[in-house]
Amino acid sequence: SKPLLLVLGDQLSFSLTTLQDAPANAVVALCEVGEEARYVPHHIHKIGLFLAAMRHFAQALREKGFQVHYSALDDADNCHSLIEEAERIAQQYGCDEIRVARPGEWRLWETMQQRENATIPWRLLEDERFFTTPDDFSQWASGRKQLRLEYFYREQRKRTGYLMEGDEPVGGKWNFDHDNRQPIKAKLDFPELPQHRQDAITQEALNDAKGHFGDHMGSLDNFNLPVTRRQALVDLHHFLDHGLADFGHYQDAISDSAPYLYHSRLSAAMNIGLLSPHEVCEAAEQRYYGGDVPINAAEGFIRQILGWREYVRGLYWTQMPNYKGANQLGFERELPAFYWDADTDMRCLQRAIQMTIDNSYAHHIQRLMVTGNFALLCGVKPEALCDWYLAVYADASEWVELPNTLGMVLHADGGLMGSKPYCASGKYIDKMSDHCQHCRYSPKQVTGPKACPFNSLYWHFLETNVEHLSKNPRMKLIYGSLNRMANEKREAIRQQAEHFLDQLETSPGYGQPCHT
Ligand code: FAD
Ligand code: DLZ
Ligand code: SF4
Repeated sequence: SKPLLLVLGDQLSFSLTTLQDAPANAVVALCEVGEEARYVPHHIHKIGLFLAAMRHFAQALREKGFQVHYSALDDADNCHSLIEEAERIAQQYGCDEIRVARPGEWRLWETMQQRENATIPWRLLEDERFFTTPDDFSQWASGRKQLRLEYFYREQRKRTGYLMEGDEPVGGKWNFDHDNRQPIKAKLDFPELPQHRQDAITQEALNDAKGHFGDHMGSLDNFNLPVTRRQALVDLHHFLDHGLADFGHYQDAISDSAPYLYHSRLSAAMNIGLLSPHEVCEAAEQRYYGGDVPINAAEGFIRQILGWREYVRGLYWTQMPNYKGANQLGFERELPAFYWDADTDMRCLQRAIQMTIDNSYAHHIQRLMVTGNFALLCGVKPEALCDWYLAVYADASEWVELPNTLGMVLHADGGLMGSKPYCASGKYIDKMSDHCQHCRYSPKQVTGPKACPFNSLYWHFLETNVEHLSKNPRMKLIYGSLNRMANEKREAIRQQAEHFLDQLETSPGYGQPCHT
């Protein structure tokens, strides 16, 4: 037998199952295809990242002695679809099967599965680059009424032994979040990211991205994502030396000027395979044992990767394909048009979206509590919001984007992922950030021309979703406040919110604002 080993754009690791068991006659294929860059209008940095990283990895494979077929965007015979291109190449080389590790998105998985009995059959292998497989998650989930991160995470700590003393968590607690909610402070000094050199391969890849997809969001002039394992390791060590110690304390803070704060910006490198989650967690653990960083930092960081990242992946693979259609709160609004160009006078949104346009990155609290929270309060339909998050972030792949957007942000899965929606008023953003002092609105006002729109939208959201949310024990207190509000005040807030929503311009897709 002679297999074609298809390596997808987010599988750039030598530890990939497909490569581990490669017979000597195997042909390894990497395929640049137009369809993957266009099924949502990806940010230009994301496309540049995939092209540059795939080309570098193909070179590394050749240096290790693999026989590699690389389909470039400009190849005359390129089919521009992953499935068709793999089948074409398999035929060309006389291969009798196509092996691939589980892709990052259901749409590909489904098509590949349907072709398990095709003329050249597809063989799907498990992607072993995670701490858990979908089967492990499924076993953990079976028989549980609620799938809470905290319990999943504790089990992963016990399984891996990370930050454990026997059966007990180091420091006596599983979770130090209590110490991790400090707001932004004026004097903070955030580390600058390392600047990566662009060799000929990277430059050519970026030129091709620009040539083909120059009309997508963003500009490549400031492209600085790691595109090789070596560059990713530079970023990892830089974070361990300069970011990790303060990661915990300011994990939830939002800055008007700094995009990264003490976050690692390692998600894209991990998601495409340049770094393994194991080595990242182990390095953070070592910094704790070496006395370089406090427990709240090491634990908080490891929880994001060993906990959240594995947990959302498990949810995705065990809940799909129905998960994608979930819309428990019945949201129907299109995406506000300013999500594509940051043209809004709401400062927090303007900054989060502008940083996204500039860097193809926003940190978790910007995604969750600024752009996410606003979409939740306005009732943006899941499909439109999910497509946006999938398009604009360099780290976006559906297995991780979808549960975060649909479950965590929009509460569309009926509380499977979060016991309550992360809805918040302007008060929360004012507490955690320094945006409001630069804004034309006031977070202290609920009605009137200067009132922060988040405030009236917050009450309006509670009112319009009362049926689904008021019985939730964690929402009891806030519905109590709403119910005690004088009718006149309630009416004024309702009008303020409805007026705001009426004049909100929405967009059915990138670059096509629909003037309603
Ligand atoms: P850090 O803050 O330094 O965290 C360390 C690592 O932990 C990250 O690199 C990431 O691998 C992991 N992590 C942290 N939070 C999460 C989480 N909630 N889910 C999964 N992993 C997590 N992350 C993606 O990798 N791809 C996405 O497409 C994506 N979409 C998101 C959409 C929404 C609406 C929200 C609210 C979050 C999304 N996240 C996504 C999770 C998180 O925001 C990013 O992983 C994080 O901001 C990446 O920046 P960082 O590497 O600096 O993270
Ligand atoms: C995001 C992306 C882009 C822009 N281009 C490619 C590509 O040309 N070839 C490829 O194999 N993958 C690409 N990707 C990532 C895919 O969209 C997809 O999410 C993963 O391959 C699934 O594992
Ligand atoms: Fe955002 Fe409201 Fe603060 Fe303006 S006042 S920055 S809109 S939270």
